[in-house]
Amino acid sequence: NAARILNPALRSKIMSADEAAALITPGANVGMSGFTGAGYPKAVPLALANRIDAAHARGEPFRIGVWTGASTAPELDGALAKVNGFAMRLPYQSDPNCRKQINSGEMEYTDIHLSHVAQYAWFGFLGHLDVAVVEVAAVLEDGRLLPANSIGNNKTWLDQADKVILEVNSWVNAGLDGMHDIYYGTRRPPDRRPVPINNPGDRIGDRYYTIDPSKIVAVVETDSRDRNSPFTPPDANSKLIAGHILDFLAHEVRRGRLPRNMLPLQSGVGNVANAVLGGLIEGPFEDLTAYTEVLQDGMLDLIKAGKMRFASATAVSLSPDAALAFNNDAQEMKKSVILRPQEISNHPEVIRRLGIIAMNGLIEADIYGNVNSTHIGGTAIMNGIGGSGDFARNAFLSIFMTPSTAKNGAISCIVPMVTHVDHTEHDVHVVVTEQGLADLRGLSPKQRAKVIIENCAHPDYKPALREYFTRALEESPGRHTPHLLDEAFRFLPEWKAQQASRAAE
Ligand code: 0RQ
Repeated sequence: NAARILNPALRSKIMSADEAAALITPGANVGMSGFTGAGYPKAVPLALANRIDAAHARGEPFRIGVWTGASTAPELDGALAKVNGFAMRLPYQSDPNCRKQINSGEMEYTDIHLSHVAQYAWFGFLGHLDVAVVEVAAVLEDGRLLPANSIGNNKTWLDQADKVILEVNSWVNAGLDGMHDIYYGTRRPPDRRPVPINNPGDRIGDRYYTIDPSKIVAVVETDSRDRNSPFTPPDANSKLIAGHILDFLAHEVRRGRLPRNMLPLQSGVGNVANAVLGGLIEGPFEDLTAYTEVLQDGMLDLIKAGKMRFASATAVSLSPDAALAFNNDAQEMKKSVILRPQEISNHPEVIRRLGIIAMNGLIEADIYGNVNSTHIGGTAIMNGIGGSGDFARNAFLSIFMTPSTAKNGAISCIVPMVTHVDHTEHDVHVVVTEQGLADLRGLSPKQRAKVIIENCAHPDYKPALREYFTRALEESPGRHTPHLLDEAFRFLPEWKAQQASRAAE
């Protein structure tokens, strides 16, 4: 493993994860690597969680602020949440223990557009970064660092932190050298210049992270695989949703609004997204590209099938089998994959220029096309906005997809008014469920309500939604976006429960 650490000065800093974790003090802000189950530190966060647990057992306060790329893994978010070690965390998370801590009010969670995180750190909006804990694949002789399977905000954490702890993971195939593109051209306004990406495959940066070696206080050796979660095979609803989207895209090509090989694709994580990508393998489109945030199984399959020429992302987010295959094939994969910092993979300027087709999931959409991606019942967080806002706001086509109902049909995902807005009616072009697709482009709110109810709502909820809309048209004080304000949330179990408890008081 020492073969991975070629710089002699850094080799002298090799120590155990416990020793490295002891360098992190209570109250510190810690920037960690990690993006959707790839490239997160595997050993130091666990050692830190043990240290925090022991401190709490002695009655000593010990909590830290954690900044990451996006969601990580049980060894990081799960372990720190279990010992109540987070004072605050940002940005996207999807860990059940972490979610519990946030929703019980025990920790602070700051949900930020993923493209904004690095620049907020540079602007000084987030406070001071004390420590970075970053996984890399190797340390070169001159001290530069070979990135691992995700980039996320690592460049910014390495630049900004006072102290840096490296984890060098020898599980990562060093053959991925050349896959990364670390852009060092970002500046703060007023000195900004255009980000010179004109095609998804354009390289504009370096292969390695450059860092002042004197900041590195510890090097920890690991040899463990990324823990990615398995995907279940696409269910019937996912396949129906995928079918509606593929028909729509083919229609757009026929109408001349999209080129024959479409435009670069962005697709969120999850089974529906994978089903859409699976559908593209069977479909008529060739020579596809992706400019996206995470590379998931479906995209790898498209590349292997020769249907996708190139994919740009900030991380891989693969099922366990696909992650192993990707690691084994790293030499081959780097011909068609680039990993970039998330401020570039999700850059609004580049997304607008390339004309991305964005496809993301939602929790609820309202009849006027506002989308809630993050909250259950208006008050509890699910995951976070992730990159969905970066892409939706700036995409050529912004598509949101969901089954029409949740919890075995008990909840309609199409509601009169969303309880929380992540994507406003202005950023949503298409809503699609297994029932059908609503093309909202150019429509007024009342026109949108009709197509969303008729095309997307589940038959069990359609009559109630029609009734709401019809009555709103007559009784609403304003007739631009007609609402019955005292009834707008009546579809929600949480609303019904609150009414019942008020009545009982
Ligand atoms: O919960 O498994 O406990 O039943 O929400 O829902 O249908 O499995 O869908 O996995 O695609 O997630 C929006 C959360 C959808 C995701 C969201 C419950 C449902 C289930 C998940 P259970 P599904 P998905 C770039 C893009 C924001 C970030 C983003 C997300 C669980 O897509 O986090 O887009 N998006 N990033 O039962 C109550 C409703 C519900 C509901 C669903 N109306 N009421 N519960 N659920 N609808 C990639 C990144 O940023 C990394």
